[in-house]
Amino acid sequence: MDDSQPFRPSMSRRIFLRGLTAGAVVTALGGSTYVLASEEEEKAARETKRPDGRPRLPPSQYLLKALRPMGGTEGDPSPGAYKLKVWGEVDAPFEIDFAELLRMPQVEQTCDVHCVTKWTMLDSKWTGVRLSDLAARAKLKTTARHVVFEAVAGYTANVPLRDAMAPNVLVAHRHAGQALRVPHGAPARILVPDLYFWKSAKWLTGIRFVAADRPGYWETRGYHNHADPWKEERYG
Ligand SMILES: Nc1nc2c(c(=O)[nH]1)N[C@H]1C(S)=C(S)[C@@H](COP(=O)(O)O)O[C@H]1N2
Ligand SMILES: [Mo]
Repeated sequence: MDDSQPFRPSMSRRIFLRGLTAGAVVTALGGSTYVLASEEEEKAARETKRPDGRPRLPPSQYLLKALRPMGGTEGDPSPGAYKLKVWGEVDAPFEIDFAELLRMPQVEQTCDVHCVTKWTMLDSKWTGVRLSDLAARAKLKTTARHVVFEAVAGYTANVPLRDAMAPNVLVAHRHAGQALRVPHGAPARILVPDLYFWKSAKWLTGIRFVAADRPGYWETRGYHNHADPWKEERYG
């Protein structure tokens, strides 16, 4: 998951990161870069509580100032080619194109995201359509219990319906004031901010509601089925 290798906590890496000053640009394996927050910002995040009472910074996480592109097999980013299928345990399955996605009610939101490789970004800005609105449009059946997010090249991620229907779960097409960039999932990704970020499938092609759970790409490769950052649900 970290540069396509499963992440294992490494003390030397954490000490290396601690030794860098705020704003330091770190070049990762594979050449991508990321920007560290200051220790003061990190301490504040650890001590601040969210409205739900949980700390802003989940246990063992450190802060980055921007999303770190984590890779994955990219899809066609052109909005004109985009199709999103909503199907499974629904009475009215449908497929929409990008223009139709933009015609649905749009939500702008600021939220924190947490990667299992231990970086967190606070106050990331997104625009998109609530998954609960797409579920309502598809006439979700009462038998639906889980959602499987489907992306190009067979990437999938499963989320319990309860978590997936939260108002901050969006099919996001804008980030940080601009159209979603290719490394972050253009033209649209799912965003599930309160679970580890691997659940937020980029280059999203389908939303499948299911009665029986179907563990996804990482969930079948040793990662936790649920992925709550505050419970450190990292490995299965
Ligand atoms: N389609 C797809 N979506 C994906 C992945 C992937 O490999 N393929 N990686 C996941 C992981 S492990 C993380 S941490 C986030 C990273 O998102 P970012 O690259 O925008 O930071 O995307 C998630 N979504
Ligand atoms: Mo990740």
